Amino acid sequence: MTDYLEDARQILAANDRGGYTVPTDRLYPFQWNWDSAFVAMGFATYDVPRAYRELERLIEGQWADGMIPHIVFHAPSDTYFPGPNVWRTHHTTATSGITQPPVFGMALKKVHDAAKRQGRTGTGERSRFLYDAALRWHRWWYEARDPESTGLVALLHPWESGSDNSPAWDIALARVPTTTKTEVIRKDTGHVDAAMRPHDEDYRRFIHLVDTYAACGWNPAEQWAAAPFKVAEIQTTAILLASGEALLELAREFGQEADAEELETVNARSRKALLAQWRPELRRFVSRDLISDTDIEAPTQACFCPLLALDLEQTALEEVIAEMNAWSDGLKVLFPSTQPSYSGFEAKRYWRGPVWAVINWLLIDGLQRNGKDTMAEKLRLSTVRAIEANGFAEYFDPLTGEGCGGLGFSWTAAAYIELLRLKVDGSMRRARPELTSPS
Ligand code: 9WN
Repeated sequence: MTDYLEDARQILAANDRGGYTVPTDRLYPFQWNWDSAFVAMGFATYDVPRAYRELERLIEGQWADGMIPHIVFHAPSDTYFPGPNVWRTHHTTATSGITQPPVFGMALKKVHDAAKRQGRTGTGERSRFLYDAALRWHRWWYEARDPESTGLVALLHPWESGSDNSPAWDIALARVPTTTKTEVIRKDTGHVDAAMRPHDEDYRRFIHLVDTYAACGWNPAEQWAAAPFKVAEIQTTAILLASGEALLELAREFGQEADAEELETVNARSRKALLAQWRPELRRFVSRDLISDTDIEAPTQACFCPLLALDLEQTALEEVIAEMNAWSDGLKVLFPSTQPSYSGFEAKRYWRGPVWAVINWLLIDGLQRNGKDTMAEKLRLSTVRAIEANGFAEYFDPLTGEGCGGLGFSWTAAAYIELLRLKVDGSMRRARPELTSPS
């Protein structure tokens, strides 16, 4: 019988490049921000020191202003575009110039709790160091990406969402010119089928944005003023809030009263702002395009991510479940990154339809938080079965279940480890004991 749990651990071991984990070989040969946070949560279930190391290596890329970049280029590789020479940033360890969803705080709390449960000594200092880094990053988010203190943080590049070519950006990204000063030499389509990747035109706009912000010297205020793409985004804000809640618990535990007060204030503001993005007529939440000052109504997975950090009232919750069930109807694998009946849906093209195990992980957390265990279990089983049947692929076609994109993928392995643990544990509660041995 195949030991999928062991396979998942083998993938993480194979993608280890010295204390950090690449998402997959060749296609993504560096350390990615939110990938590493998910991976650290996977490690936390069986190798706490390695989990700490993953987060510590990411922090090597943290900028003086607190921003944690979306890529840390620890070692050179010519199998990825855009590399350090395109980003033109000035950190000691080469990095990109944009950021990614702040799963880090949630991950740190899990790693810290696992260390405590195992009675490990000497981990308090490691947690404190990472807590300080996370807090500085959260401050950066609110200062640089919500200068008017609305409670919703904004993205200046689609890559910052982690959902690069989502239909959510179609209108906002179409305003970004396709002209670039940098030559666009894609490497991704040499690794995987171009039909599963963003279009060339998307890439030209992605790189136009990089050129624009590099010309601002990566100064946050200058970028904010120059940005032709600016989206106050609900998935990122929900993740920031969930991580903010985790940091608040850590602040209290560490006796950091002033930090705790500060976190309570920003968390409350973001909670209120997220709730205001609920649209009962759509039965989902919406992001806001800050350039046109309009709602983004494209139906994507992000519309349900606020569950992660909100305690919804019953009527809204029932609507959310009805909407999620409607999207799931007739699919082989749940949950699609775009509503299947939407004109922009494409079953295999990256964030325009496929199922992503880590998104399911976030949705499951949000459903559990809101007491929706049946839907949570439906997503959990669907994810675990898709991986067992089709491998540890980057993502899955929701219509056929086919594994797409890169293979031997780290965050899919981490998600499998975590989602299997829920079954082993036999409950869908939030606080769960650790699985200590592979058998
Ligand atoms: C750009 C590594 C990353 C993920 C993102 C995913 C993809 C990069 C790319 O791969 O983005 O950051 O080159 O396509 O969209 O979520 O973190 O797995």
